[in-house]
Amino acid sequence: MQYEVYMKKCIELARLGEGNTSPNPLVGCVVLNKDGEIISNGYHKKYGENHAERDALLKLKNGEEEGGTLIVNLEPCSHFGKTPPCADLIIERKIKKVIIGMRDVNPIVSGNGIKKLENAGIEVIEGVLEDECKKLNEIFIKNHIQKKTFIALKTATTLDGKIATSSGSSKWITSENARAEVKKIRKRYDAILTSSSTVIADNPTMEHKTKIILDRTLKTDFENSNIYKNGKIYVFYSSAQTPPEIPGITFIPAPEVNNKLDLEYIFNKLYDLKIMSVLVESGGKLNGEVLKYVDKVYHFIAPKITGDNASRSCFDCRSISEISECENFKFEEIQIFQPDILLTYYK
Ligand code: AOF
Ligand code: ZN
Repeated sequence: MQYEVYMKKCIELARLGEGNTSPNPLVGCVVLNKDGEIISNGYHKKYGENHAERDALLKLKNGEEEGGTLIVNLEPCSHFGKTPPCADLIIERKIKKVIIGMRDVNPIVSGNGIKKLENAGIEVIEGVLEDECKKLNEIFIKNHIQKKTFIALKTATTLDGKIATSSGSSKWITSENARAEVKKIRKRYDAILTSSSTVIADNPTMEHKTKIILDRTLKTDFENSNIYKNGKIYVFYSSAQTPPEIPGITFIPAPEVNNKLDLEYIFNKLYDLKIMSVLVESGGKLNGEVLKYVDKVYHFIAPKITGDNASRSCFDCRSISEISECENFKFEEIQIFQPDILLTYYK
């Protein structure tokens, strides 16, 4: 119980690294002296840089951590990677107790960090706010357990689930407030992914370091569309086509299934490209197809109703006759971005 507030602090610190640590996890750390007072904290800032524990401990120069407690949301590592093992530094600094949110899922560490600490006589308490810690590192966990890219999807709809009128009018369904939040959400993911239809209909810029466009027949304007103007670009196209040569764009052929690009192939390819997480931001057709693979949905809803059956739906890829055929999700959270809401749900 007493450690939960410190673990919450670790999670908060860890989040400061969002967008910069991939493929590594988000990790935060708090250090208490032997009287239980906070004397340091730290977090993993960037891939390749110091781990959270090292960041926190290296700030202490006078040995005031001796006999103290270290709290960290992920098991301290036991391996020589980009940096030496955190467990060794914890032992060296004579910490007495280590509180851990979750075991590391990385097989080179998993359990070995804890063993190392315990063998050195350190008391280890595991599983503090474990669910929250697992949620924090849901991308890292999926990457290691399933060897797959984490797939999130963002959509913004009216109350009746529409993303545009029948004529394609869609600007703007949600408020500036909600759209500012979208920019923050994008940062959590290694890449964003959209379709040629969205590029052609909306000509979005979609500020991001890595952008993936599915363009089966290579019909987008590669010279002039805003999306191609910055960032690292991957375009997936049907292997039946021949792509142009355009500096700055990597064209990747993919097989087709029923005249559509094979999404399973593409998502596996993303993992090979070391894209550990992706945010899909597209129209109803691609969104509908992605439903089968999606892990998490960010669904913004504006208090508007089109009332028009011909308006475009946010998930639109099939017809079913029975409710039992629906895809099922679990609600996670509702946040308010006045006048809109953000509903987050998981597969
Ligand atoms: C982090 N930050 O704060 C902790 C990590 O070879 P490296 O240095 O990149 O090590 C990456 C692994 O270290 C990572 O997969 C995870 O198992 C472990 N812990 N990693 O990036 C941290 N504590
Ligand atoms: Zn480490």
